[in-house]
Amino acid sequence: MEEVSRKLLIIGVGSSACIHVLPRVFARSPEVFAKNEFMFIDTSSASLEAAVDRMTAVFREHHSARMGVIPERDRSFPVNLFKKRIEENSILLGGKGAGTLPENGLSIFDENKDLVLRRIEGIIKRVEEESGGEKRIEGIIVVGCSGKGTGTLVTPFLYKLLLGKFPKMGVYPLGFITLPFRFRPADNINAKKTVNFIVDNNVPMFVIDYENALEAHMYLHGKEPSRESLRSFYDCVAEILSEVLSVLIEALNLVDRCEPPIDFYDLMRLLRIDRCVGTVAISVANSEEEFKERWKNDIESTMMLRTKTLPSRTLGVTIVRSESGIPVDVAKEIGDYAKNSLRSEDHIVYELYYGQKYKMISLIFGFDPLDIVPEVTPTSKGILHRLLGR
Ligand SMILES: Nc1nc2c(ncn2[C@@H]2O[C@H](COP(=O)(O)OP(=O)(O)OP(=O)(O)O)[C@@H](O)[C@H]2O)c(=O)[nH]1
Ligand SMILES: [Mg+2]
Repeated sequence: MEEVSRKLLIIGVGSSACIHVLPRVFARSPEVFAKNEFMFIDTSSASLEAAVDRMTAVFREHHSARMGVIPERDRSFPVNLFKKRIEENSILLGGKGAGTLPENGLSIFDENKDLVLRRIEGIIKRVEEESGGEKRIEGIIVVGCSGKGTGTLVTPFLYKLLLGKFPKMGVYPLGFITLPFRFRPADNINAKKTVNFIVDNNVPMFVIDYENALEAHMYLHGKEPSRESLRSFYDCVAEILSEVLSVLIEALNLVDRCEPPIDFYDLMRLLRIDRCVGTVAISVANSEEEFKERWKNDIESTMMLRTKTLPSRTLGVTIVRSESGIPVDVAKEIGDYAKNSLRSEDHIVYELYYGQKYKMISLIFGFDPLDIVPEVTPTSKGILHRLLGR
C-alpha cells in the first residue's frame, strides 16, 4: 500500500458532490485515498446513504482485490470500519423543507454549524490520537455543486467558516464548487446566488463550470457524450472533475514523491487576490512524447471557467504527475507559459513521481466571478442548448 505522508479531510456538500463526484475521485486511487478521512454533509438521508454505499463499494472492491476474494464475499472488518467511519463523520441536516431552496439549506446549516465544526475538530483529534501523535490532518478539501438547495450556498458558507477557523490550528482548507449547465432556469438562478455569495463575502474558492468542464471532456476524449440523456453529460463532468481532484489529492497525500514537496502555504497564497476565484485545467498523455506535444493546447482548451476578459494577473500552481518525471526544460517551459499566457505573477511547477500516465493539472487563481461566460443569469443558454439544438 502506498505510504501516505499527509492526511486530508475530504468533505462533500450536497447530493451530487457526495454521490457522483467524491466516489469517483476515490475510485481513481483507492490505495492512496483510503488513508484520508471523508465526510458528507447533506439534507437528504437517502442521498447520504447512497453516497456512503458508493464509497464503501469502492473500498470493498479495492480491499477484496488485495485480499484475493470476490467483493460480494468481502464482509471483513476493514470494510465495515471504513463504512462506519464515513457514517460517523457525516452530518445529515434535517428539518423544515431542508434542501428545497438555497436559503433554506443555508439557514439549516447555520443552525447546525457548531455541530459541524465540532464534528470536524473531533475527526482531527481522533486521527492524531489513533496515530499516537504521528499523523495529523493538514488540509481540508471541500467540494460542492451549485444549482439546488444544499450545495449552492452551504458550500461557500462552510468554506469561509473553515478558512476563518482552521488555518490557525495548522489545518488548511481548499474549496471547490461547480456551477451548473445553463440549462434549467432554476439552476441558473441558484448559480447566480452562489456567485453573489462568493463576491459579497469574498470567498476564495475554485470554481468549475459544468459548461467548460463538458467542453474540456469532449476535447480531451475527442467525442461528444450521447445526447440521449442528461446523465451522460453529468457523467462527463463528474469524470473530468474527479480526474483533476485526484491528481491534486495524490500530490498532497504523497508529499514525499512530490518535488518540490507541495506545501499548503503554496496553495493558500493563491487565494490572495481579493474578490476573485480560481479554476483548473488538465492535460493527459500516454507518453512523454505525447505530453510534450499536447500540454499547452490541453491547458488552453480545458480551462474550466472562462471570463469575458482575461484576468490581468493570476497566481497558480501546476502539478505534473508521472512516475519518471519530465525533462527540466519542459518544467521551465510550463513555468514560462504560466507567466506569459496566464499572466501568473507567481507559479510553481511541481513534479509528482507517481503513476504511469502523464497527467498535469493547473490551479489558476484570479478570475472575476462577475465576468463569467456563459453569463450566470437566469435566462442564459449554454452548451446543452447548443448540443441538443435548442
Ligand atoms: N455530476 C453530476 N452533477 C449533477 C447530477 N445531477 C445534478 N447535478 C448538478 O448538481 C447540482 C446540484 O445538485 P445536488 O447536489 O443534487 O443538489 P443538493 O445540493 O443536494 O440540493 P438539494 O437536493 O436541493 O438539497 C445540480 O443543479 C446539477 O447541476 C449528476 O447526476 N451528476
Ligand atoms: Mg440533494
